[in-house]
Amino acid sequence: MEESKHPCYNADAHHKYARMHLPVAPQCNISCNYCNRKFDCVNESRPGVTSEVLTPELASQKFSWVKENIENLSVVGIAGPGDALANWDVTRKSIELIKAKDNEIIFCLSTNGLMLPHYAAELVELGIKHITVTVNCLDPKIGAQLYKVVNYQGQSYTGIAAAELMIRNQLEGISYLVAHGVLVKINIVMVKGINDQHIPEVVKKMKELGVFITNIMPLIPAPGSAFEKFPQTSMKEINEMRDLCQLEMQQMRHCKQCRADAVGLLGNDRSNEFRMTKVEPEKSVLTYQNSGKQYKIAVTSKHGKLVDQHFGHATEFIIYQGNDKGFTLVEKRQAEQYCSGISECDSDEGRKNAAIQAISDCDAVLTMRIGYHGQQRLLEQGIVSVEYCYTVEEGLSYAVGQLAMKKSELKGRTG
Ligand code: CLF
Ligand code: SF4
Repeated sequence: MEESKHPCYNADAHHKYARMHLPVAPQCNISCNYCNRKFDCVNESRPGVTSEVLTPELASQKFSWVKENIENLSVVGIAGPGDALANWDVTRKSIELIKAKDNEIIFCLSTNGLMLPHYAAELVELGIKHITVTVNCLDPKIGAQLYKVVNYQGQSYTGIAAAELMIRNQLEGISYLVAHGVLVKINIVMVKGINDQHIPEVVKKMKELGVFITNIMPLIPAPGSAFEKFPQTSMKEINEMRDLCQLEMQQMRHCKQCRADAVGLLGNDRSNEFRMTKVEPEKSVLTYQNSGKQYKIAVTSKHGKLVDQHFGHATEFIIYQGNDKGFTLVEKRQAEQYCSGISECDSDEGRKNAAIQAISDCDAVLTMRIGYHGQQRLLEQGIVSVEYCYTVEEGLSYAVGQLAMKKSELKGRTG
């Protein structure tokens, strides 16, 4: 059973199986009163969290990176930072690219449900078996207090009309998904004084529709949102509501309100270790403009697209030549591995020298990580180390700026 390996659908699995979210979906098609769109979608995440945004290609590369490094990765989810179905093309492309690499991984997706009637059939065809829909109410009068605007098929709706549309599309979509074997989880954001008394009715309806589990979540007022002054729903109130609703159907109690780029076990987010955007691209572009000088730069990269390899683990250097206007790939050079693990690091002079000799004519090495001693050894040869963690293209731009700065520093020191 797939849900037995899904950490959100099975409480017993959440200490063992990891999930990763791919932050490929930045847009949203509605405006919830508890949302501030500077942050991740509050229907799944804690407010105040901002995730990076990736293209499907980068998302696929990130998946390979995480899979290599995280044991028991069982789920790839798309949970924003906006709405997965408001960005359907990139959401679908990301899933397709990863499916082509790994047919075992479980895909999961979270949505406000507005576009479900349009995409539910495609979701089923793609083989997605786990979908979360946020359903906060069944009563449009309550919904009118929760949704500020709903943008649908080129028109903007507000008030009761907006809420009616949301509820209709959510119910239609959920029914379709359940009928086609999808395990549907329902998130409900509990807002005191607005939908709290109504939640048992929502849960009852969800049970009738055949959903798998409901997840009652606290409102954590997001700064800058219409509800910013609302009281936060306490965990005591949430648990009392869960206890009440448990009589009707299974309740999720281990939700962590994850970020849209969360990685790892639910209780141990490792997203910081797997950032594709260590340096903001705009900043790197600014730093290198107008330098003009030609540089030769050795890059460590697993597949040639990302700067995603430790200097010590590189068996090959990709040599680029160019300047602030652009770079050309010149050649690939094989090198003995500089070190083959922490215990052997700094112990094999021959291999270290081979790596350094392989790039002795370069101005810089562009790498994900390099140790202090490695940096010093390279510097003795006049090679600057530039650490970076994004695309090779952006990294080269960034390296030009760093080179201009570091070379002038070096000149100042020596001359
Ligand atoms: Fe992500 Fe959500 Fe899938 Fe889980 S999270 S899309 S169902 S893989 Fe899980 Fe995180 Fe709670 Fe979501 S703990 S916020 S319920
Ligand atoms: Fe914000 Fe609501 Fe859209 Fe989520 S669904 S991003 S909470 S407006």
